[in-house]
Amino acid sequence: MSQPSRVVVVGAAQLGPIQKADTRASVVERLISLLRQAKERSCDLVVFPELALTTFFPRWFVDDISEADHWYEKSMPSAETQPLFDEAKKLGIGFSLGYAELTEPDDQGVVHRFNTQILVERDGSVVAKYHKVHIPGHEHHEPNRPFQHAERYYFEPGPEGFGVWAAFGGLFGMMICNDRRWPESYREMGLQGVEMILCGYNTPIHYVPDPSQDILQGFHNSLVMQSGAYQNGTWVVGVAKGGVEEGVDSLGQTCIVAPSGQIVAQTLTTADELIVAACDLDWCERYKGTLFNFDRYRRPEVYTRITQQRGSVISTANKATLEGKSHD
Ligand code: CDT
Repeated sequence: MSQPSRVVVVGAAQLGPIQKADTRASVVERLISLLRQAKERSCDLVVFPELALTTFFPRWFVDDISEADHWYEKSMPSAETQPLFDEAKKLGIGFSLGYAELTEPDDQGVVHRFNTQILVERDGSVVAKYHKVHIPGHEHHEPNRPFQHAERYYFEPGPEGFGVWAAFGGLFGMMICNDRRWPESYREMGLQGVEMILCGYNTPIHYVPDPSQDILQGFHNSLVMQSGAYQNGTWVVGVAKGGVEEGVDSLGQTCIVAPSGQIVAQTLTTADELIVAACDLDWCERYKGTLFNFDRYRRPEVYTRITQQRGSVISTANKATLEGKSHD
């Protein structure tokens, strides 16, 4: 008896800028328009960017963080996002959405602020929620910057790490923006058999700490996702919020990457734009079962630094050699 097809038709729904004054309702209309285009192109799943409901608010600092509470979702769905859930269910399309989450107070009365992405099945059920692990930028106001990137003020790192969930006939994981630069993100999911990783991002072209990297933003974006896909035998769907948002230009280059590391679709603009690829999840096995047969070839016993150490540590012997001293 033949096996059912494991081809998932994925739409990567890039968004152009969302300005400060744009309402949630107007953004949800844009998301619904992309969903309808996706339906016309037979998509099973549509992936939206990081913080897809608002402007990228960590570019402004407020002394009292509660003044920023209006940028966060207190429930999902909410009255404003319910139309997206309703339309997706009506069309029979699943979706993945990034947003800022403000939790209910916990037992100690503490609220948590996360940079969150969810995965919703075709029947409208929320399959999984992921909290961004690698939070970039800075904790405090840095008035000399042309714009802030205060994600470390607005979000706490997700304590749960990287999960993988059975959905759409395969194994799905999520990561958010800066997570894609870290090989650990992919490998944590790779070790759970992931077959498709969904990643939304907001990447300013201008990198304030080292502007020599500005011209390389597109190169680094594809470099990390292509290598992460190949080294773990997985599809990767990277989706941008691009274009000039409140004066800050952000990278587009939304792309769908095959387990071979090849880009199979990429956006041409930095505006709202849907790209589609039919992704055969069985293609992952070509890599997972050969060069990257983890069970056969990995050597975790010699990788202990990866979990035991955070920063790099230069040995006393090497320091002495570099300083031209003997270490006897
Ligand atoms: N949103 C996000 O994670 N952006 C980062 C840029 C951080 S620069 C301070 C990224 O990795 O693209």
